[in-house]
Amino acid sequence: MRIASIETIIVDLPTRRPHHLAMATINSQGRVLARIRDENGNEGIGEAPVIPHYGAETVEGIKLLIDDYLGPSVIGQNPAALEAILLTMDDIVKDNAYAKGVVEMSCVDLTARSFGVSAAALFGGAVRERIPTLWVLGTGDAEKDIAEAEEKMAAGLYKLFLVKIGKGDPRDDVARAAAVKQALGDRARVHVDINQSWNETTAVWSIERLQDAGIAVIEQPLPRADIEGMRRLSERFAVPIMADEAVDTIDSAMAFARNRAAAAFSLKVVKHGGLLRTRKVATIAEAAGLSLFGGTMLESSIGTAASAQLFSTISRLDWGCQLFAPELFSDSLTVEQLVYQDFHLVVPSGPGFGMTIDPDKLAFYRRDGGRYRRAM
Ligand code: MUC
Ligand code: MG
Repeated sequence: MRIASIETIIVDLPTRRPHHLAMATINSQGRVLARIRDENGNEGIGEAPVIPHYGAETVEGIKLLIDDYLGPSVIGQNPAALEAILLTMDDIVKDNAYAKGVVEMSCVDLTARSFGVSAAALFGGAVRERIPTLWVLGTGDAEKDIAEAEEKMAAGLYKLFLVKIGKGDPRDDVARAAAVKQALGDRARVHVDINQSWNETTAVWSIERLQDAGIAVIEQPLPRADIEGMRRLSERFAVPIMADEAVDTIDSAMAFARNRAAAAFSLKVVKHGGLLRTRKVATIAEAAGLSLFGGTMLESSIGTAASAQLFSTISRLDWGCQLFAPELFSDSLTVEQLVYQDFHLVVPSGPGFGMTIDPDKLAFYRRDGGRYRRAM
């Protein structure tokens, strides 16, 4: 089994409503799909979505890097040799985890399909068949957030929520998150994600109040480089402080674990550079006694299925996952659809990630030549 070709395609998907994060409002989101084929014509797919201003990579940059550098370097290699493929790509360029991650992801899908097993089987096998799933409230308005949460609970789909804050006045942000928690009460668990927007003084003032209001998790309150600040917040507050942007490589995971600078990590497959490296970050957290959350970069059903397969193998997924994005988008790129029921995402059973591209949807949403014009 040898890699014969890699194709990359930029695809935009519209959201059902504007999704407000501290660093961007998303009406339409871009992603790079990678399609890898072996010499027998077997195929594997991967996805690297990009949340604007979250990280350093762009869909255009990822595509160019794979087309001109990473792709040619792995042609002829065995797609099952994941570590070797990652090391080959590391020799070409440093960092660029999303670009490497989507290549590795497509190798995982191809390999698992060739063996006739689920992707989870390549990472030790699933310890759960379904994952409690969290919905991200990003309307930017307390009343709308509460109405959306009530609708999701009444439908039996979600009772874990995360309020996106950090963009506005911290007093308004704290009031909005507290209003959501107060309205939902003990029927729901509520996290907040600040996406690095506060300094330590603002964080101390705000977390005191968020903790009193019953918020369960405080995600990435400080800039990613402020490991000392994150350590002081973790020591000071009982409410768990979760690292997201700050923990990407195994080195950053080790630094956070060693310094006890977070109580929990948010895992994201492309952030860590693929499934194998995500598994390594999870292992560091497990060994350090930290809890884990299955994060999202707002993947479509392709990357969400890949993430669910990996997260299904991780025993300490104490905070469940936030693999809600296929329901945020108003359309899907795959023939198969993910199943959300009874407050859980059902882990697809494969083979590979268990997803195949719908050619008509791909033709419509691809940026080069498709008919969909993305909303900015
Ligand atoms: C993040 O920082 O966790 C996750 C959900 C969402 O809406 O945005 C992402 C980014
Ligand atoms: Mg986050």
